[in-house]
Amino acid sequence: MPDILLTIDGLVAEPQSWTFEDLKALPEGVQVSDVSEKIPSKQGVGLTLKGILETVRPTQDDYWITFYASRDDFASSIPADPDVIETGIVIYAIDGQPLPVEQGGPTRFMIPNPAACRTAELDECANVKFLDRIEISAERGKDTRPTNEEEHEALHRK
Ligand SMILES: Nc1nc2c(c(=O)[nH]1)N[C@H]1C(S)=C(S)[C@@H](COP(=O)(O)O)O[C@H]1N2
Ligand SMILES: [Mo]
Repeated sequence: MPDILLTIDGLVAEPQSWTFEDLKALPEGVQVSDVSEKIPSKQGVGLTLKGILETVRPTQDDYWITFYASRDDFASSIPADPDVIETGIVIYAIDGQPLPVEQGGPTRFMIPNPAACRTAELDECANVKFLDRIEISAERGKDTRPTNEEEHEALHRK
């Protein structure tokens, strides 16, 4: 069976586990064919967070979105604010191939113009690399983002 790149579960009507082929086959309206147009520092093909959410259909209006990276056991949990939903992108391909781990694959969450790390809920630390699961929940989910500058520096040294 082909590898699952991204699973979305929790409080949703249609949980999903997507392979690379599944991601490519999602409707055009969900695809971001050139991520650099939205986020100049990043290349590749992505999906809009909005499109992903419309596909899985959260079962309530207010919820938390938790992004998990099992590779390094990293997670960030953010409230489902309109701003994040409108601008968030999950990058999954580059040059027609799955996103390599060097670029944060299997998938990489990105919000344009995040605040500097540890200055806000939506900071650069929320741009989860090695993303393989998104969970929708009523309360804040797992969040391993650094809580002080020491922890943050340690992350950057890895
Ligand atoms: N899985 C995972 N995602 C992560 C991190 C991490 O350590 N693990 N570090 C975060 C931090 S602190 C920053 S500043 C950005 C760095 O992204 P970049 O490597 O693309 O510059 O990734 C964020 N996402
Ligand atoms: Mo960071």
